[in-house]
Amino acid sequence: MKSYKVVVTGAFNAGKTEFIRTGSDIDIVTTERRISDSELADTKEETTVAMDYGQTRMDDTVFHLYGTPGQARFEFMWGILAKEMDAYIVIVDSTDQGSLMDTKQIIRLFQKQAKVPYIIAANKQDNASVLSPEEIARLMGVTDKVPVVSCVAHDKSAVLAVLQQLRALLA
Ligand SMILES: Nc1nc2c(ncn2[C@@H]2O[C@H](COP(=O)(O)OP(=O)(O)O)[C@@H](O)[C@H]2O)c(=O)[nH]1
Ligand SMILES: [Mg+2]
Repeated sequence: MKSYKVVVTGAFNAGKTEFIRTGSDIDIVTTERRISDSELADTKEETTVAMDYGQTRMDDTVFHLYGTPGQARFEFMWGILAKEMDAYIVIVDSTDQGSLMDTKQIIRLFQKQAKVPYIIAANKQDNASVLSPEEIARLMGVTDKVPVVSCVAHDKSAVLAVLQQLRALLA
């Protein structure tokens, strides 16, 4: 059995917790709390403050999924979660072009943590007006080596397809 530690990161509200909840075979461990920041609280009610954890088994592979908090003031958790990771998934809210610069910054910070493969999930593709994976790759200046794949975080088959792509990078 192969076992991989995978960090699921991305900007605030991108769908990280939802991705782990859908993909996990077990009840996930979350640390969601009510949002204190009044501006962000307009977007959603609860946010991850320390980590989310779930696990997904795929044939002979087990993914241990660790979700990061999205708000910058919980950034101290990122280095802790990134320790000994094998790969990471960057979740992007494809309906929110404004979040792309935050996402680029997050990728930069993660690249400093470890030289491991990563994949970008263009999430919320079920929305009517979204940026396509190709547009996201272009707007963020992603190199061809990094896959940008379509995702809907509440759709199990879509989440598993992202994990499958990641597994191909790890093989
Ligand atoms: N329509 C749609 N909504 C999504 C999707 N993924 C997440 N959401 C919603 O986006 C919001 C933020 O999701 P959450 O997982 O809490 O984001 P996090 O801050 O990255 O952990 C929630 O209201 C989710 O229900 C998706 O693929 N499609
Ligand atoms: Mg979260």
